[in-house]
Amino acid sequence: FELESYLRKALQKQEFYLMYQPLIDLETGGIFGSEALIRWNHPKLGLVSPADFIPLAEETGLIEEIGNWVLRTACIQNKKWQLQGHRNLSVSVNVSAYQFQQPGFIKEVKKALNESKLDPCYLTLELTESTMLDNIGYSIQTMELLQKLGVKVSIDDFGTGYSSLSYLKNLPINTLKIDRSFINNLRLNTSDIAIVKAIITMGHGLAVKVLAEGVETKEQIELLKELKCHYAQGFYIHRPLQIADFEKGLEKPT
Ligand code: G
Ligand code: G
Ligand code: MN
Ligand code: NA
Repeated sequence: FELESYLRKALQKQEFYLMYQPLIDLETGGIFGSEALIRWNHPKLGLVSPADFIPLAEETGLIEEIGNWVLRTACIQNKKWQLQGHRNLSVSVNVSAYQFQQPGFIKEVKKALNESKLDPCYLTLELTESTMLDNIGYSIQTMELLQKLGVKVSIDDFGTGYSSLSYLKNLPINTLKIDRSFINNLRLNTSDIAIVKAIITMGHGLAVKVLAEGVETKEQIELLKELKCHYAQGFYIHRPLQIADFEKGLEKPT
């Protein structure tokens, strides 16, 4: 199929780039990092959403090469920002199940860190619950190796998968990212607020940071502050930004 043959050539033709969505600390309001998000601009197809091509990249195994490119590019960019004075800035990279399960995955992470000279503690890998639960023993082992390297791990889209709370206790993770479906409709007196509150409380109890994704209103951000959620991300705060716009955001006090 056409899309697949285009995808095969996209790396070589330099059709991919990354956008960076700011992550903020709700206590200070400041940007502490970003989530790197891949974009594909094809000369004929135009912008193709990762929601459409990532699954294809997974099916065809192309995700390995694409994922390694994302990892390397995000680390290099983040190191550049640190050298510009934003010393404690971190970057989060989405890792797909196929990529995570490759035997060479840890080696690729080390390679990206070596090449960029980024201190591992400023790299976070985002895994979904289903990625981790695919093979729980192997996942825990790999996550422990990452922790040993000093790399951070977060659970993406938390609350939508099937991870039982007993797993959570054993998973070496640093951050829970509450799925945006719980945040999008977050208002006082809704059942979502009970769920979000419970996740935040659990995070505090497990000494894990909690980040709320998909913050789209002022009301939501105020509520999250009241609930003592650590971090937030969403269109109300900042959309995914091009490099130059992200830099403007870094300069602006919030
Ligand atoms: O950025 P956007 O909302 O269009 O992303 C759609 C989906 O694609 C999200 O689920 C997001 O996690 C995923 N995605 C974005 N960038 C990457 C990437 O670099 N690697 C992987 N594996 N998934 C990504
Ligand atoms: O699955 P993951 O959480 O990695 O998806 C990240 C994607 O979520 C990004 O590509 C971004 O475009 C999208 N996103 C970020 N903030 C918001 C938001 O406030 N609302 C919605 N609907 N999507 C968002
Ligand atoms: Mn993510
Ligand atoms: Na997410």
